Amino acid sequence: MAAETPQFSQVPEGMQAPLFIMVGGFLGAGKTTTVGRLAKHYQALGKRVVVVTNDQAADLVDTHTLRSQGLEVGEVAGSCFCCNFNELTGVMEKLAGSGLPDVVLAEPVGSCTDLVATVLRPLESVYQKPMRLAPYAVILKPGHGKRILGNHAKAGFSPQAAYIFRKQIEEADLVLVNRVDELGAEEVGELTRLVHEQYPGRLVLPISASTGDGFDRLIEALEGSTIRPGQQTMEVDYDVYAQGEADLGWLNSQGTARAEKPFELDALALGLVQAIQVLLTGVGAETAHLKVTVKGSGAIAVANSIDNQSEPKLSQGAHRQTREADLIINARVAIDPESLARLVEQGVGQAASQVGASASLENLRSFRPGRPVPTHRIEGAL
Ligand SMILES: Nc1nc2c(ncn2[C@@H]2O[C@H](COP(=O)(O)OP(=O)(O)OP(=O)(O)O)[C@@H](O)[C@H]2O)c(=O)[nH]1
Ligand SMILES: [Mg+2]
Repeated sequence: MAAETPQFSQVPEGMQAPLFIMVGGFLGAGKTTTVGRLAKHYQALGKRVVVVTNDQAADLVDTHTLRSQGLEVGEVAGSCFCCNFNELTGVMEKLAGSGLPDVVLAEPVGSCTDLVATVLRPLESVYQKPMRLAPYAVILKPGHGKRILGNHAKAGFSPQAAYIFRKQIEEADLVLVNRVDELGAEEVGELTRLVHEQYPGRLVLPISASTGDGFDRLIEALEGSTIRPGQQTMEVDYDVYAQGEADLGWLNSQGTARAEKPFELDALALGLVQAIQVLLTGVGAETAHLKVTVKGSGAIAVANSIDNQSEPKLSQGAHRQTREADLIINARVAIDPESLARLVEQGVGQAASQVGASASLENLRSFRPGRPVPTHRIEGAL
Protein backbone atom coordinates (compact mmCIF):
# COMPACT_ATOMS: atom_id res chain seq x y z
CA MET A 1 0.00 0.00 0.00
CA ALA A 2 1.32 3.48 -0.83
CA ALA A 3 2.45 5.56 2.13
CA GLU A 4 -0.09 8.14 3.17
CA THR A 5 0.62 11.61 1.79
CA PRO A 6 1.41 14.06 4.59
CA GLN A 7 -1.13 16.88 4.74
CA PHE A 8 -1.02 20.14 6.64
CA SER A 9 -2.65 18.49 9.63
CA GLN A 10 0.06 15.83 9.87
CA VAL A 11 3.64 16.85 10.47
CA PRO A 12 5.82 13.74 10.34
CA GLU A 13 8.23 13.09 13.21
CA GLY A 14 11.46 15.00 12.83
CA MET A 15 9.93 17.56 10.45
CA GLN A 16 8.96 21.11 11.34
CA ALA A 17 5.57 22.59 10.46
CA PRO A 18 5.69 24.59 7.19
CA LEU A 19 6.92 28.16 7.45
CA PHE A 20 4.27 30.48 5.99
CA ILE A 21 5.81 33.64 4.58
CA MET A 22 3.48 36.26 3.13
CA VAL A 23 5.16 39.14 1.30
CA GLY A 24 2.91 42.16 0.79
CA GLY A 25 3.33 45.62 -0.65
CA PHE A 26 1.75 47.91 -3.22
CA LEU A 27 1.50 47.16 -6.94
CA GLY A 28 4.90 46.80 -8.56
CA ALA A 29 6.81 47.01 -5.25
CA GLY A 30 8.89 43.87 -5.96
CA LYS A 31 6.87 41.08 -4.29
CA THR A 32 7.24 38.48 -7.06
CA THR A 33 10.96 39.19 -7.43
CA THR A 34 11.37 38.82 -3.65
CA VAL A 35 9.31 35.63 -3.53
CA GLY A 36 11.36 34.13 -6.39
CA ARG A 37 14.62 34.94 -4.61
CA LEU A 38 13.43 33.60 -1.24
CA ALA A 39 12.20 30.43 -2.95
CA LYS A 40 15.59 29.86 -4.55
CA HIS A 41 17.30 30.38 -1.20
CA TYR A 42 15.19 27.69 0.46
CA GLN A 43 15.47 25.33 -2.50
CA ALA A 44 19.25 25.63 -2.34
CA LEU A 45 19.00 24.42 1.27
CA GLY A 46 17.12 21.35 0.04
CA LYS A 47 13.74 22.58 1.28
CA ARG A 48 10.49 22.00 -0.55
CA VAL A 49 8.93 25.34 -1.42
CA VAL A 50 5.47 26.07 -2.78
CA VAL A 51 4.25 29.47 -3.90
CA VAL A 52 0.71 30.87 -3.97
CA THR A 53 0.02 33.85 -6.21
CA ASN A 54 -3.12 35.94 -6.19
CA ASP A 55 -5.07 38.27 -8.43
CA GLN A 56 -8.52 39.66 -9.10
CA ALA A 57 -8.68 37.71 -12.38
CA ALA A 58 -6.99 34.72 -14.05
CA ASP A 59 -3.99 34.87 -16.44
CA LEU A 60 -1.31 36.03 -14.13
CA VAL A 61 2.09 37.20 -15.31
CA ASP A 62 3.41 36.38 -11.81
CA THR A 63 2.36 32.73 -11.97
CA HIS A 64 4.01 32.24 -15.36
CA THR A 65 7.13 34.11 -14.27
CA LEU A 66 7.61 32.03 -11.12
CA ARG A 67 6.80 28.74 -12.87
CA SER A 68 9.38 29.57 -15.52
CA GLN A 69 11.89 29.75 -12.65
CA GLY A 70 11.14 26.11 -11.88
CA LEU A 71 8.87 26.75 -8.90
CA GLU A 72 5.69 24.94 -7.85
CA VAL A 73 3.03 27.62 -8.04
CA GLY A 74 -0.70 27.59 -7.35
CA GLU A 75 -2.90 30.63 -7.85
CA VAL A 76 -5.92 32.12 -6.20
CA ALA A 77 -7.48 34.04 -9.06
CA GLY A 78 -10.77 35.91 -9.02
CA SER A 79 -10.46 37.68 -5.69
CA CYS A 80 -7.89 38.45 -3.04
CA PHE A 81 -6.70 35.98 -0.36
CA CYS A 82 -8.75 37.80 2.28
CA CYS A 83 -12.01 37.47 0.34
CA ASN A 84 -11.31 33.89 -0.68
CA PHE A 85 -9.58 32.48 2.37
CA ASN A 86 -10.81 28.92 1.73
CA GLU A 87 -9.32 28.99 -1.76
CA LEU A 88 -5.95 30.03 -0.27
CA THR A 89 -5.93 27.08 2.12
CA GLY A 90 -7.36 24.83 -0.64
CA VAL A 91 -4.54 25.77 -3.04
CA MET A 92 -1.97 25.16 -0.28
CA GLU A 93 -3.46 21.73 0.44
CA LYS A 94 -3.49 20.90 -3.25
CA LEU A 95 0.15 21.90 -3.64
CA ALA A 96 1.00 19.88 -0.54
CA GLY A 97 -0.71 16.85 -2.07
CA SER A 98 2.55 15.31 -3.13
CA GLY A 99 4.27 15.97 0.22
CA LEU A 100 4.27 18.52 3.00
CA PRO A 101 6.24 21.64 1.98
CA ASP A 102 8.86 23.18 4.25
CA VAL A 103 8.02 26.70 3.12
CA VAL A 104 4.87 28.31 1.72
CA LEU A 105 5.44 31.68 0.06
CA ALA A 106 2.29 33.72 -0.53
CA GLU A 107 2.00 36.90 -2.59
CA PRO A 108 -1.24 38.83 -2.04
CA VAL A 109 -2.70 41.32 -4.55
CA GLY A 110 -0.79 44.62 -4.41
CA SER A 111 -3.91 46.68 -3.77
CA CYS A 112 -4.81 44.63 -0.66
CA THR A 113 -4.49 45.53 2.97
CA ASP A 114 -5.81 44.27 6.32
CA LEU A 115 -4.08 40.96 5.62
CA VAL A 116 -3.01 40.32 9.20
CA ALA A 117 -6.64 40.32 10.36
CA THR A 118 -8.00 38.49 7.32
CA VAL A 119 -5.25 35.99 6.48
CA LEU A 120 -2.64 35.53 9.24
CA ARG A 121 -5.03 35.48 12.21
CA PRO A 122 -7.54 33.17 10.46
CA LEU A 123 -4.67 30.85 9.52
CA GLU A 124 -3.89 30.59 13.19
CA SER A 125 -7.34 30.48 14.73
CA VAL A 126 -9.64 29.15 11.98
CA TYR A 127 -7.44 26.94 9.82
CA GLN A 128 -5.63 25.63 12.88
CA LYS A 129 -3.24 23.34 11.01
CA PRO A 130 0.39 23.22 12.17
CA MET A 131 2.09 26.16 10.55
CA ARG A 132 4.80 28.58 11.60
CA LEU A 133 3.79 32.11 10.66
CA ALA A 134 6.67 34.40 9.70
CA PRO A 135 6.52 38.13 10.56
CA TYR A 136 4.53 39.99 7.91
CA ALA A 137 6.93 41.73 5.53
CA VAL A 138 5.66 44.59 3.37
CA ILE A 139 7.73 45.98 0.50
CA LEU A 140 7.89 49.64 -0.32
CA LYS A 141 8.42 50.96 -3.87
CA PRO A 142 10.77 53.92 -3.19
CA GLY A 143 9.29 56.56 -5.52
CA HIS A 144 5.72 55.74 -4.51
CA GLY A 145 6.59 55.51 -0.81
CA LYS A 146 8.54 58.76 -0.76
CA ARG A 147 5.71 60.72 -2.35
CA ILE A 148 3.06 59.39 0.05
CA LEU A 149 5.09 59.40 3.27
CA GLY A 150 6.49 62.81 2.32
CA ASN A 151 2.88 64.08 1.92
CA HIS A 152 3.44 65.27 -1.65
CA ALA A 153 0.41 66.59 -3.51
CA LYS A 154 -1.39 64.03 -5.70
CA ALA A 155 0.72 61.15 -4.36
CA GLY A 156 -0.39 57.55 -4.65
CA PHE A 157 -2.90 57.63 -7.57
CA SER A 158 -5.74 58.97 -5.37
CA PRO A 159 -6.11 59.80 -1.66
CA GLN A 160 -7.99 56.50 -1.21
CA ALA A 161 -5.28 54.46 -2.97
CA ALA A 162 -2.67 56.27 -0.84
CA TYR A 163 -4.75 55.21 2.20
CA ILE A 164 -4.25 51.56 1.15
CA PHE A 165 -0.49 52.08 0.89
CA ARG A 166 -0.42 53.61 4.38
CA LYS A 167 -2.49 50.77 5.83
CA GLN A 168 -0.10 48.25 4.26
CA ILE A 169 2.82 49.86 6.09
CA GLU A 170 0.82 50.23 9.29
CA GLU A 171 0.09 46.51 9.55
CA ALA A 172 3.63 45.39 8.66
CA ASP A 173 5.92 43.76 11.20
CA LEU A 174 8.78 44.38 8.83
CA VAL A 175 9.06 47.10 6.16
CA LEU A 176 11.39 46.42 3.22
CA VAL A 177 12.76 49.42 1.35
CA ASN A 178 13.34 47.82 -2.04
CA ARG A 179 15.46 48.76 -5.07
CA VAL A 180 18.45 49.92 -3.03
CA ASP A 181 20.56 49.07 -6.09
CA GLU A 182 19.07 52.24 -7.60
CA LEU A 183 19.14 54.43 -4.48
CA GLY A 184 21.80 56.49 -2.80
CA ALA A 185 22.46 56.02 0.92
CA GLU A 186 20.70 59.34 1.58
CA GLU A 187 17.48 58.21 -0.08
CA VAL A 188 17.51 54.93 1.84
CA GLY A 189 18.08 56.88 5.07
CA GLU A 190 15.25 59.29 4.26
CA LEU A 191 12.74 56.50 3.56
CA THR A 192 13.80 54.63 6.69
CA ARG A 193 13.38 57.81 8.75
CA LEU A 194 9.92 58.49 7.29
CA VAL A 195 8.73 54.96 8.14
CA HIS A 196 10.22 55.06 11.65
CA GLU A 197 8.66 58.47 12.36
CA GLN A 198 5.20 57.65 11.07
CA TYR A 199 5.04 53.94 11.95
CA PRO A 200 7.28 53.40 14.97
CA GLY A 201 8.13 49.87 16.08
CA ARG A 202 8.54 48.31 12.65
CA LEU A 203 11.89 46.92 11.65
CA VAL A 204 12.95 48.63 8.40
CA LEU A 205 15.34 46.73 6.14
CA PRO A 206 16.84 48.03 2.89
CA ILE A 207 16.88 45.31 0.23
CA SER A 208 17.32 44.78 -3.46
CA ALA A 209 15.12 41.98 -4.71
CA SER A 210 17.09 42.17 -7.98
CA THR A 211 20.60 41.76 -6.57
CA GLY A 212 19.84 40.00 -3.26
CA ASP A 213 21.32 42.81 -1.21
CA GLY A 214 19.90 42.72 2.35
CA PHE A 215 18.42 39.23 1.99
CA ASP A 216 20.55 37.70 4.76
CA ARG A 217 19.00 40.08 7.26
CA LEU A 218 15.56 39.60 5.73
CA ILE A 219 15.74 35.80 6.07
CA GLU A 220 17.04 36.13 9.62
CA ALA A 221 14.09 38.39 10.48
CA LEU A 222 11.55 36.08 8.81
CA GLU A 223 12.83 32.99 10.61
CA GLY A 224 14.02 34.49 13.87
CA SER A 225 12.16 34.89 17.11
CA THR A 226 12.97 38.59 17.56
CA ILE A 227 9.84 39.81 15.79
CA ARG A 228 6.56 38.25 16.80
CA PRO A 229 4.31 38.05 13.71
CA GLY A 230 1.06 39.93 13.35
CA GLN A 231 1.66 42.37 16.19
CA GLN A 232 0.11 45.42 14.58
CA THR A 233 -3.62 45.77 15.02
CA MET A 234 -5.44 48.45 13.06
CA GLU A 235 -8.80 49.84 12.10
CA VAL A 236 -9.64 49.86 8.40
CA ASP A 237 -12.35 51.95 6.76
CA TYR A 238 -13.61 49.50 4.14
CA ASP A 239 -15.43 52.28 2.22
CA VAL A 240 -12.15 54.13 1.66
CA TYR A 241 -10.31 50.85 0.97
CA ALA A 242 -12.90 49.80 -1.63
CA GLN A 243 -12.76 53.21 -3.31
CA GLY A 244 -8.94 53.08 -3.36
CA GLU A 245 -8.98 49.74 -5.16
CA ALA A 246 -11.65 50.91 -7.58
CA ASP A 247 -9.58 53.99 -8.48
CA LEU A 248 -7.35 51.71 -10.52
CA GLY A 249 -8.31 50.14 -13.82
CA TRP A 250 -7.34 46.49 -14.01
CA LEU A 251 -6.67 44.54 -17.21
CA ASN A 252 -5.71 40.87 -17.71
CA SER A 253 -5.49 39.41 -21.18
CA GLN A 254 -4.00 36.56 -23.13
CA GLY A 255 -2.94 36.87 -26.71
CA THR A 256 -0.94 35.46 -29.58
CA ALA A 257 1.67 36.99 -31.89
CA ARG A 258 2.58 35.38 -35.21
CA ALA A 259 5.03 36.30 -37.93
CA GLU A 260 6.41 34.87 -41.17
CA LYS A 261 9.99 35.47 -40.06
CA PRO A 262 11.36 34.74 -36.55
CA PHE A 263 11.32 37.63 -34.08
CA GLU A 264 13.04 38.14 -30.71
CA LEU A 265 10.82 37.32 -27.72
CA ASP A 266 12.68 39.93 -25.65
CA ALA A 267 12.14 42.66 -28.26
CA LEU A 268 8.41 41.98 -28.35
CA ALA A 269 8.07 41.88 -24.54
CA LEU A 270 9.88 45.17 -24.08
CA GLY A 271 8.18 46.69 -27.13
CA LEU A 272 4.73 45.82 -25.73
CA VAL A 273 5.37 47.58 -22.43
CA GLN A 274 7.00 50.56 -24.15
CA ALA A 275 4.17 51.02 -26.66
CA ILE A 276 1.39 50.73 -24.05
CA GLN A 277 3.31 52.99 -21.67
CA VAL A 278 3.66 55.74 -24.29
CA LEU A 279 -0.08 55.62 -24.98
CA LEU A 280 -0.97 55.72 -21.27
CA THR A 281 1.41 58.60 -20.60
CA GLY A 282 -0.11 60.41 -23.59
CA VAL A 283 -3.51 60.50 -21.88
CA GLY A 284 -2.02 61.32 -18.47
CA ALA A 285 -2.85 57.90 -16.98
CA GLU A 286 -0.53 56.95 -14.12
CA THR A 287 0.72 53.34 -14.19
CA ALA A 288 0.95 51.31 -10.96
CA HIS A 289 2.30 48.21 -12.72
CA LEU A 290 2.22 47.09 -16.33
CA LYS A 291 3.70 43.64 -16.95
CA VAL A 292 3.80 41.21 -19.83
CA THR A 293 5.10 37.74 -20.58
CA VAL A 294 5.94 36.57 -24.09
CA LYS A 295 6.38 32.82 -24.36
CA GLY A 296 7.55 30.77 -27.33
CA SER A 297 10.09 28.14 -28.43
CA GLY A 298 10.30 26.91 -24.81
CA ALA A 299 11.41 30.26 -23.38
CA ILE A 300 9.76 33.21 -21.68
CA ALA A 301 10.48 36.94 -21.63
CA VAL A 302 9.05 39.21 -18.92
CA ALA A 303 8.93 43.01 -19.15
CA ASN A 304 7.56 45.58 -16.71
CA SER A 305 6.88 49.24 -16.10
CA ILE A 306 6.29 50.35 -12.51
CA ASP A 307 5.51 54.03 -13.12
CA ASN A 308 5.39 56.66 -15.85
CA GLN A 309 8.71 58.19 -14.82
CA SER A 310 11.08 55.25 -15.40
CA GLU A 311 11.98 53.32 -18.51
CA PRO A 312 10.25 49.96 -19.01
CA LYS A 313 12.59 47.07 -18.20
CA LEU A 314 13.10 43.53 -19.38
CA SER A 315 13.12 41.73 -16.02
CA GLN A 316 13.64 38.26 -17.48
CA GLY A 317 15.21 37.71 -20.88
CA ALA A 318 14.40 34.73 -23.12
CA HIS A 319 17.29 35.30 -25.57
CA ARG A 320 15.39 33.32 -28.17
CA GLN A 321 13.62 33.82 -31.48
CA THR A 322 10.26 32.46 -32.50
CA ARG A 323 7.55 32.76 -35.17
CA GLU A 324 4.68 32.35 -32.73
CA ALA A 325 4.36 33.47 -29.13
CA ASP A 326 1.75 33.44 -26.36
CA LEU A 327 1.23 36.76 -24.64
CA ILE A 328 -0.06 37.63 -21.20
CA ILE A 329 -0.69 41.23 -20.31
CA ASN A 330 -1.53 42.54 -16.83
CA ALA A 331 -2.06 46.28 -16.37
CA ARG A 332 -3.00 48.21 -13.22
CA VAL A 333 -3.41 51.86 -14.13
CA ALA A 334 -5.29 54.91 -12.83
CA ILE A 335 -7.68 55.08 -15.79
CA ASP A 336 -11.16 53.84 -16.62
CA PRO A 337 -11.20 50.16 -17.70
CA GLU A 338 -12.68 50.88 -21.16
CA SER A 339 -9.93 53.33 -22.10
CA LEU A 340 -7.34 50.96 -20.67
CA ALA A 341 -8.59 48.13 -22.89
CA ARG A 342 -8.55 50.38 -25.97
CA LEU A 343 -5.01 51.65 -25.33
CA VAL A 344 -3.64 48.18 -24.56
CA GLU A 345 -5.15 46.81 -27.81
CA GLN A 346 -3.63 49.72 -29.74
CA GLY A 347 -0.22 49.26 -28.09
CA VAL A 348 -0.21 45.52 -28.75
CA GLY A 349 -0.87 46.15 -32.46
CA GLN A 350 1.96 48.69 -32.65
CA ALA A 351 4.49 46.54 -30.77
CA ALA A 352 3.70 43.45 -32.81
CA SER A 353 4.16 45.27 -36.10
CA GLN A 354 7.53 46.62 -34.90
CA VAL A 355 8.83 43.03 -34.85
CA GLY A 356 7.06 42.11 -38.10
CA ALA A 357 4.29 40.17 -36.37
CA SER A 358 0.55 40.47 -36.08
CA ALA A 359 -1.12 39.97 -32.71
CA SER A 360 -4.57 39.18 -31.41
CA LEU A 361 -5.86 39.35 -27.84
CA GLU A 362 -8.21 36.79 -26.32
CA ASN A 363 -10.08 36.64 -23.06
CA LEU A 364 -9.46 40.32 -22.34
CA ARG A 365 -10.95 41.39 -19.00
CA SER A 366 -10.84 45.03 -17.99
CA PHE A 367 -12.57 46.16 -14.81
CA ARG A 368 -12.41 47.97 -11.49
CA PRO A 369 -11.85 45.63 -8.53
CA GLY A 370 -15.01 45.06 -6.48
CA ARG A 371 -15.46 45.85 -2.81
CA PRO A 372 -13.37 43.60 -0.55
CA VAL A 373 -15.54 41.43 1.70
CA PRO A 374 -13.25 39.26 3.84
CA THR A 375 -14.17 35.64 4.61
CA HIS A 376 -12.89 36.17 8.17
CA ARG A 377 -11.73 39.26 10.00
CA ILE A 378 -10.14 38.63 13.37
CA GLU A 379 -8.93 41.53 15.44
CA GLY A 380 -6.21 41.45 18.08
CA ALA A 381 -2.53 40.51 18.01
CA LEU A 382 -1.50 36.97 17.13
N1 LIG B 1 16.19 47.74 -10.00
C1 LIG B 1 15.40 46.94 -9.33
N2 LIG B 1 14.27 46.51 -9.90
C2 LIG B 1 13.49 45.69 -9.17
C3 LIG B 1 13.81 45.29 -7.86
N3 LIG B 1 12.81 44.51 -7.39
C4 LIG B 1 11.92 44.39 -8.39
N4 LIG B 1 12.32 45.11 -9.46
C5 LIG B 1 11.62 45.24 -10.74
O1 LIG B 1 10.40 45.89 -10.49
C6 LIG B 1 9.38 45.38 -11.32
C7 LIG B 1 8.22 44.89 -10.49
O2 LIG B 1 8.64 43.80 -9.69
P1 LIG B 1 7.65 42.64 -9.23
O3 LIG B 1 8.43 41.72 -8.37
O4 LIG B 1 6.94 42.08 -10.38
O5 LIG B 1 6.62 43.50 -8.35
P2 LIG B 1 5.28 43.01 -7.63
O6 LIG B 1 5.21 43.70 -6.33
O7 LIG B 1 5.24 41.53 -7.59
O8 LIG B 1 4.16 43.58 -8.61
P3 LIG B 1 2.58 43.22 -8.58
O9 LIG B 1 2.44 41.75 -8.36
O10 LIG B 1 2.08 43.63 -9.92
O11 LIG B 1 1.98 44.05 -7.50
C8 LIG B 1 10.05 44.29 -12.15
O12 LIG B 1 10.46 44.89 -13.37
C9 LIG B 1 11.25 43.90 -11.34
O13 LIG B 1 12.31 43.40 -12.14
C10 LIG B 1 15.03 45.77 -7.29
O14 LIG B 1 15.42 45.48 -6.16
N5 LIG B 1 15.76 46.59 -8.07
MG1 LIG C 1 3.77 40.27 -8.30
